[in-house]
Amino acid sequence: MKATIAALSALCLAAPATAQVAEVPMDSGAASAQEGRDCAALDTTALADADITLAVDVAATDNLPAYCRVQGTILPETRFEVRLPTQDWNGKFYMAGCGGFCGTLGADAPGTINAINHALARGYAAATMDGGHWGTGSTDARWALANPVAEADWGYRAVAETTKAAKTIIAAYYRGDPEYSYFQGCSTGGRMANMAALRQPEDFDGIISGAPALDYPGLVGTSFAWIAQADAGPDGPILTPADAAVVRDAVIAACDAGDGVEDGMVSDPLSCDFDPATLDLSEDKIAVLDAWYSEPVNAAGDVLYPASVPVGSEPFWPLWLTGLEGGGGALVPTAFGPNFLKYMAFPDDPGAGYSVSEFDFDTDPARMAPMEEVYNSDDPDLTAFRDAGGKLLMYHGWADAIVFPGKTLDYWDKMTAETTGDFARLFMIPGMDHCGIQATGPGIDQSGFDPLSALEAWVERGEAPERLDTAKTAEGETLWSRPVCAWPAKAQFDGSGDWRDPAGWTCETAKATENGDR
Ligand SMILES: [Ca+2]
Ligand SMILES: [Ca+2]
Repeated sequence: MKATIAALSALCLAAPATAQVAEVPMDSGAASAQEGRDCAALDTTALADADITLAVDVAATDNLPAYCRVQGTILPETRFEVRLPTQDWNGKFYMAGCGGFCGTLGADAPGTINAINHALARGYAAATMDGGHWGTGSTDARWALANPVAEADWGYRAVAETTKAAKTIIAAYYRGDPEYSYFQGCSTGGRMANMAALRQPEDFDGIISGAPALDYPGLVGTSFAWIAQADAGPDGPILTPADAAVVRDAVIAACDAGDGVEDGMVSDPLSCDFDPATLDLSEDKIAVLDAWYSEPVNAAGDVLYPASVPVGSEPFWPLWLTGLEGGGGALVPTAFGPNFLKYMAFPDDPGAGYSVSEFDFDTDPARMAPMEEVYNSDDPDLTAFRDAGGKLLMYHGWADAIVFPGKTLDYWDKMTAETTGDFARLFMIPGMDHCGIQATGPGIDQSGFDPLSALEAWVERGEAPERLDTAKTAEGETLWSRPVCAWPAKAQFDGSGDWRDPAGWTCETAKATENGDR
């Protein structure tokens, strides 16, 4: 990926082809004016219920081409940004979703959440937005106190309206519409990705949905309350970061080799039978683990959410679940869960005084039902998107300890049953953290794969992705690489040579490798 960006940067910095253009000063504004593009003039672009607040040329850097930077506000308070390559536009539009409760405009962010510079470097006209409100960070939900308008904006409207504004700005700047349009998001951005497929079926030719939080009341309400209540001891949390390390090592000892390769990673958690009772931990700690690895239920035993903390996610528990050594972290039980329940989960907000210990698994799921209509994008009917020719590429890290991958598999089964046709692919990535944020585990992080190139090949050249190439790197060195296969196929090592070499890996369907028993 770095090589591609470098190549594109080199392309953008290449000397102009004709003598006439070569006389243009090395000033991006003058160069764009030469092509009839006027960034500052975008300030007056007519937008419905929106204002452009900034339109300025930005000079090229080592990593980015020169671009026209446009910021605006869609009423009441969705802030968005569009970055338009001054020259060598690839003719395409890229839009990013935000993460968590959003609330910031992170065009320059690393990774894929909010970030658009990686697309800009490829020549895309790229847009992002803040989810429809301002906040102090992605775990801050105070903006949603008695604010159904902002909740609907975060739910679906901010993306839909920013899409319209960005396309209008692109058409004004380049005097033409994009040939292809793509959306990519992870976590809440993945929820937004599936929402765009549902509510804006004709806006994007291709959509990447990573680790999608498809059902916020079910996950961040019910499941996070389940996790927090299970771990609530008389003196605070029962499980410590040190306990997480004990569980991590035991899971690897029990299940690493079972997938065929001792690589420090459980590549197929579904086939890992790990029993916390075998651990040398106290009974109350084992009871927490039993709850975390189980789906939440009510008093009648009804399953309230179809997923739980996945086996193999333990390397990432300190940030998400147990807290970090020395403090911080535990974002599921101390930040996302409580903030959602206080300000977003119920039509009438209980507010700042609410404690997650109050969550009632018998009555509160039903109280959240009205908000499902606003937030959830797990409707399996993607017929309109499919019929518009859209392509959906979903991925999820198997070691995601905040947005549990079991829900994505449950959705995938329902969606592919409801919406037949060859328009969607799912890639379950072994050992990867939520959105590949943390690189500390045995699997790849977000720098180790490139779903956008795969989606481009599918949309633009009809090459449906049957595998994604992934690479584990550390300090610039590639430690290993191998394919991740389109679900339900799995990557199998043929046992010859070095497992670090991708040559020994092929994609096999479950039926061929496991005698059809799953
Ligand atoms: Ca393994
Ligand atoms: Ca609210």
